Amino acid sequence: MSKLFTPFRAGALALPNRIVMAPLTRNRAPNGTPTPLMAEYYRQRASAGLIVSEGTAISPQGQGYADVPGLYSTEQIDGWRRVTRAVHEAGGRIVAQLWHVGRVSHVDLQPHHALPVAPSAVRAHTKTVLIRDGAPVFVETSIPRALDAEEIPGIVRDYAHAARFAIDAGFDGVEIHGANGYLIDQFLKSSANHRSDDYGGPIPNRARFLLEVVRAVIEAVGPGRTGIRLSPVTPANDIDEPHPQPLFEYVARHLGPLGLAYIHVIEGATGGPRVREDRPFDYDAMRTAWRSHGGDGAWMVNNGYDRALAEQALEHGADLVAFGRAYIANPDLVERLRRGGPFNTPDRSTFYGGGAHGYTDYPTLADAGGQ
Ligand code: 8OZ
Repeated sequence: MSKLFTPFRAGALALPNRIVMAPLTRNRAPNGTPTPLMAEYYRQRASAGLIVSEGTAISPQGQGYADVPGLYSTEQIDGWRRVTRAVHEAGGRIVAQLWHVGRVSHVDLQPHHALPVAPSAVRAHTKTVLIRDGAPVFVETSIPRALDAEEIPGIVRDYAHAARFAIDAGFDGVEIHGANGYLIDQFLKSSANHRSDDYGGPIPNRARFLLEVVRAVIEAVGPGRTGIRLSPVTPANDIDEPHPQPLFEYVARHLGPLGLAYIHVIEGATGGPRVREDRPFDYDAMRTAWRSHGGDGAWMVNNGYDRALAEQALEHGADLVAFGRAYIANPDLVERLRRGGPFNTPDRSTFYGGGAHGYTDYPTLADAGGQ
């Protein structure tokens, strides 16, 4: 009997199935403002147990890519309201992913062409996307400047404000983006954090920023509406931590008592191999650390899942499974998983930027006459 299609309660979120639409950057929000086309895209995917929105900047400084949405202006909140209404009218649930990119940005994307900010002035050898003449252009990220400790409380407040705006915009909750080499992950991992103050060095210091953000967001919208995404061993965006196990077990132990709706873990290299030979990691030990310290929300897993692997995970301690690329191409993924396929193939050339093509024009089984 498949658990994938059974209901689950994650904090305040009552989900009809265990299938989650993972956050997916699509670069279709000019000026950071969600469009009616985005409302249509999310509405099409409302049969997911839960939709996690694409990464959404908490502030202008948190922007790192062309045409990704934000959650800090009235226009953006109004745009998101259309999205959440469309999803709810179609019977779905959606949380906003709260994102500050830190050093993964470019001066052309920053207010007044300022330098991007980071724990330390260490450049990420990775690319970001600008859109020029309607086409995506990949460019090296800019060298960041190190944040003054006095600036950190303001950024923590930006997360809390964005969380409140998310609820105003009709979201069912928020997911803090703590993964993939962005600001929170930059504080966590020693390749990007060379600080010698209270936010750098020993594990409790590197985890301080994350825990401050989580507490502030929980205070703003409640623990039952707050989740967090983590990626213990991903090399995404040039991030690295030689000793991820004690770091993430520390984080899990300290998140335990806070009552989060869920922890969302990317296993292995984001969008790549699920196991990194040079960075072994025991996810069960991390989950046990969370559970043994009061963590009673959902354990959500992600990265390269298909139905068989998802069923296996649900039998071995996972509560929810997030699907990324499959959701780009299959708006009715729940139904397709139920039937064992077939699945549309995602078209990489339309992932980032563009319009309806490769976005809202993937057919459902019903469109294809399979009903
Ligand atoms: C792909 C392209 C740009 C950003 C992430 C928000 O990796 C992203 C992202 C993914 O978390």
